[in-house]
Amino acid sequence: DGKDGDKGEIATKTRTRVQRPSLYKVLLLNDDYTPMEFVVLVLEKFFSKSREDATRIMLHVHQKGVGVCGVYTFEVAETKVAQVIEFARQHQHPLQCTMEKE
Ligand code: TYC
Repeated sequence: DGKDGDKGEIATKTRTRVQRPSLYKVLLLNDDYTPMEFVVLVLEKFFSKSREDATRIMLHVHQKGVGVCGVYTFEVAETKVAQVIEFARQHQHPLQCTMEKE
């Protein structure tokens, strides 16, 4: 077929394995005190969500107890968790955020 130059060579293909990084879900946890509007702000500010998506995620967390804000590589996820916890602390809200391997 011409692939081997038709010289009787054995055609070989080496499939290089792509290194896919492990991914981590960043989770927001419900509590009784953090204002809904603050949670929406957090989702907009740190997770680049639209007001509509942020509101949907916030209500999901409010009703189910936990929800996914986004999925990131380890260091990005770690940074988001730290940013959310520090921002909540600065505003004296008990909002908690964590991460788990996907
Ligand atoms: N449960 C909170 C309230 O009723 C709102 C809330 C939503 C808090 C999501 C945290 O991750 C959270 N004010």
